[in-house]
Amino acid sequence: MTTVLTYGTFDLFHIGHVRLLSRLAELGDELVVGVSTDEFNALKGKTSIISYADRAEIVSAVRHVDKVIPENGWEQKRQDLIDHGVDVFAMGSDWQGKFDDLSDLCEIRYLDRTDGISSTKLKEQLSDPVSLDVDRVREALDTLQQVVDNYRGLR
Ligand code: C2G
Repeated sequence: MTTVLTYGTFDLFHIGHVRLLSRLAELGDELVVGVSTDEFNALKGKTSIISYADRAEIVSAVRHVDKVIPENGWEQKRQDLIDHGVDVFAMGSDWQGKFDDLSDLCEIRYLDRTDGISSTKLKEQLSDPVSLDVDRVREALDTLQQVVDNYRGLR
């Protein structure tokens, strides 16, 4: 049995998280996810909107996930890899290379992030709804421009 391990805050759970967990699940038979506690987030300089308990429950409810453990600090990874018999440790590509020192214990993988979405971006959009409208207007104008270009191409 191949066990995969990853870590994350998973605040404001979004499509980038879902796609990562889905792809991680394809790497093995069991997916273990370390969810950052609120205290560890403070150490990371991150304040999550959703509490650890709720973030852990949300991640646990994802059908790709088999087990959720608390991530209390940077240093626990090596012991977690041993305790859970991990075969593949994988993170999103924004962590590229950061955990290669663990390669003596298991395979290390970095999977492409999903572009255009992040918990930070969501927080910014929620705190400034106008910016969300601006983004939508920009997308609509881009689509309109494509229609015009296609029309011109047909004439
Ligand atoms: N992610 C992604 N695509 C996005 C956003 C995030 O693939 N658009 C991935 C990240 O690369 C990470 C995971 O989803 O692997 C969780 O992201 P965060 O919740 O932002 O977690 P992070 O703050 O990166 O915590 O010890 C490691 C840390 O706990 C990782």
